[in-house]
Amino acid sequence: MKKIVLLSAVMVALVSCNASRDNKVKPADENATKETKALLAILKENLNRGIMFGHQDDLSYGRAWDYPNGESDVKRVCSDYPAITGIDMGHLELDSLRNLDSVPFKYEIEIAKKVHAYGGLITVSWHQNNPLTGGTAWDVTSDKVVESILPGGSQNEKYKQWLDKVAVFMSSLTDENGKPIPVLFRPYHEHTGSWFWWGQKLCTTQQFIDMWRFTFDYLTKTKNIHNLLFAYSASGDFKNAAEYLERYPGNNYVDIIGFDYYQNSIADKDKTISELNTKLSLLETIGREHNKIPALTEVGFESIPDPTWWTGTIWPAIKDHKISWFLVWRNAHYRIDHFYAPYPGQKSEKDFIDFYNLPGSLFRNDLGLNKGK
Ligand code: BMA
Repeated sequence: MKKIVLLSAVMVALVSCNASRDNKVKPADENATKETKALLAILKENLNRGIMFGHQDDLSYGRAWDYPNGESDVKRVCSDYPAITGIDMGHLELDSLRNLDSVPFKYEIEIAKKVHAYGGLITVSWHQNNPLTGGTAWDVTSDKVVESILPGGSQNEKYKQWLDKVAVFMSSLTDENGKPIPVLFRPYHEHTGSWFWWGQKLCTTQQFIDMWRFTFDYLTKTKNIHNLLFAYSASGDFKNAAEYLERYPGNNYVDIIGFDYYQNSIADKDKTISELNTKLSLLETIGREHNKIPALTEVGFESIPDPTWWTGTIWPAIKDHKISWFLVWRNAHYRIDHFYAPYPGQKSEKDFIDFYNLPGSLFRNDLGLNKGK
């Protein structure tokens, strides 16, 4: 168990009540469920309490293990779960039984339910295949893909069927009373880079915005999915607010604003701290102006070769900013060096525990939402 519990269940209930009265924290989806509205209010409230730690595929697999129920590399190290767990829907569109990283979808649904039951939050990304070429999300051989999925485009019907599957998936994430679990949905991420088919050089600004709005409207209005908060998540290469906002679909379509940023070498430590500080300041300003919640939607240093990365790099880079969370990427089961959270024996393990013990780093036990302790 950790330090002080910052947000008690009673406070959460109060925050939820206030949420319905506070115009400033309404979800973009005006028919969002009560729980989804409450989650947005909690995210806002938590900006004054600390920064939540998130980990992609935390319960799906980790260092030398696959899918055992409740296992987590993060928990193995600090005896607590991340505040946020990420899952990915890539290959759901293909009717595959497993996602692109070979996690069975059946298990992803169980994970989301389990995370919710223990008081954590869920974020969902989607590395969906290229609907025009049939290649992967990284197939950037055509700049006609986004155009093709818009209404009137050759792949629009097919893409609507893909979104139908997303709707089924999202509505299958339910709590013990059958109510939909609120989800932080992060589609079309890193769109300011050009490595995914929805990226900067692969479509026009208007096409990107139309695709986002089409997706939002189709899921919320046609399919009546109301448990989503929408996260607009650029890549970390933007230099100013104008660049960041160039493809922003508008305040009525977004709840969370974020970006993804990775450190690639130990020599980049100072650069990482300074660039993240600068970009997060920009993000906070944009968040205030648009009344959106800022978050560092992906960050990390593959293999964590720096033994003090947690307290020496990432914390100094983020601690002075009012951001909701930061999420490190997955501890891949089939790629030995592809991990971003520590595991027992990993060289940053001790430093991660120091980071865990900082009052401002929020894990599951700090949220006060957990029923399963
Ligand atoms: C990437 C890598 C890939 C993975 C993808 C989706 O950054 O981790 O191996 O397939 O994310 O999770």
